[in-house]
Amino acid sequence: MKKVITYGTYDLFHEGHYNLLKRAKKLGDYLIVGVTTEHFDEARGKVNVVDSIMERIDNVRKTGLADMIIIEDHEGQKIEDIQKYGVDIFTVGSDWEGVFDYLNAFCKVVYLERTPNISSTILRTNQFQIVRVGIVGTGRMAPRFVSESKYVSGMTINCAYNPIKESADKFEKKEKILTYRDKFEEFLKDVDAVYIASPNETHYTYAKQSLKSGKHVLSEKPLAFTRIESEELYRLAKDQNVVLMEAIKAAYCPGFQQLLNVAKSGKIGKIVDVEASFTRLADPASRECTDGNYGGSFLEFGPSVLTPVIKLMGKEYLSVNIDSLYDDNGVDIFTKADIRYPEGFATVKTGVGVKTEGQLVVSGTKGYIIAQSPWWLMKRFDVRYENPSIVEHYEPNFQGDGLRYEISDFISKINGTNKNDYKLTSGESIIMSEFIEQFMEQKKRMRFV
Ligand code: C2G
Repeated sequence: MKKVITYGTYDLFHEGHYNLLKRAKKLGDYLIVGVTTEHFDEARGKVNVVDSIMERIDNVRKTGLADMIIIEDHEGQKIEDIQKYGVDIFTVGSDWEGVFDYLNAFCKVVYLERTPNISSTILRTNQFQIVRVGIVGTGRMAPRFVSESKYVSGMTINCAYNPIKESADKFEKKEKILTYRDKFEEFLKDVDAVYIASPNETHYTYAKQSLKSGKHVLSEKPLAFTRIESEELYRLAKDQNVVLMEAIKAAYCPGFQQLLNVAKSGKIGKIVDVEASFTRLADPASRECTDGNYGGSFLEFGPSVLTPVIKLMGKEYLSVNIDSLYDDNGVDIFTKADIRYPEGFATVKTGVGVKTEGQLVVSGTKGYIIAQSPWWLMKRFDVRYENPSIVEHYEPNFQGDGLRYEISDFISKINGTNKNDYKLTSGESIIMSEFIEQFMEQKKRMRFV
């Protein structure tokens, strides 16, 4: 008897899961299906799982395809199971191509083609749809979004869009995702939600068109270059009853939320000052280093460094002074902004041609919090006091490259399982655009000096 084993979360059971199990069954005579526990999913960074493990096991059972159902609850269990049950073939969808090659030492490994374009759940009441996401822009962020989305339950990437044929062709070939090269309206018909990762100056236009078409929008930062444009987009989203989020990954990472809570818990007393820096000596040929209009360090990193400032010091600032060092292209290779609050201060620094310590420091009347680079992923931070021997160390759970957390929030907001936008409210995002607007005005002044 040829034994086959496969594993999965099987959340919001859909035709992709069903097809996989059907073909897995055909690989042998006996199919074992491992269903992941919430604990294991959390440990491996699978997010936004909606169904309980009992529901997920029940949905697999209802297919009648599994001869045995086990639970998967720890790393390394696959090897144990293959040996314990005398398995001949391990199989899983092609989105895992290569990841499980190490199991070839124990049995045959078969990757089965993933089902594209799944759109609805089966074997359950359809209160949750599988959200069909379309990616606008096929540059550096798009492939990262594809790989991180694999860990977000409840969605599928249906297609992409890029009017630049060469980039579109390259992305479609590599990611095997249908890519539109024109007819943005056609692209929008094929999706429920849009992730905008196109050049900075196009975010507002794509967001507006998508919102008007009733699509949910997750847009890379900056969402807009002026307060008015930002307010217009959030009003449009409200009128259309769709989700609009600015993709500032720092705001959605689990550790960042924990840092905010620790800072506001009173541990460090009254928060008086926030200092955040983010610099990266980028490739001199990259857009951020060459585009004097929409490149530069503040447009690249400003929203990230401003997030802890706005979250901790609030939206009501008294004044802001933004100053930059420009190169011959008119690119701000280093920008510093000093912000004055009624009872406090903030300083942010960004750089693409200047390197400094990438850290976040939150200063209080009883102590301070310090997070070293890459603080925007918030994998660790310390709370320190006057007594240097007292250091409280935090290492929050973090998986992948950080995008899955904002994607998970986006999908759960669309599915209605996560109503509030406390992680980055529309008001905070609008203030972000106000700072961007003041930077662009300062830049105009500087360039005509
Ligand atoms: N799948 C598919 N087509 C889809 C979606 C999923 O073929 N459109 C496959 C996956 O490749 C996987 C199975 O269905 O083989 C279950 O998918 P998930 O529930 O998303 O589980 P996953 O997170 O892929 O975990 O140890 C668990 C394994 O790593 C698989």
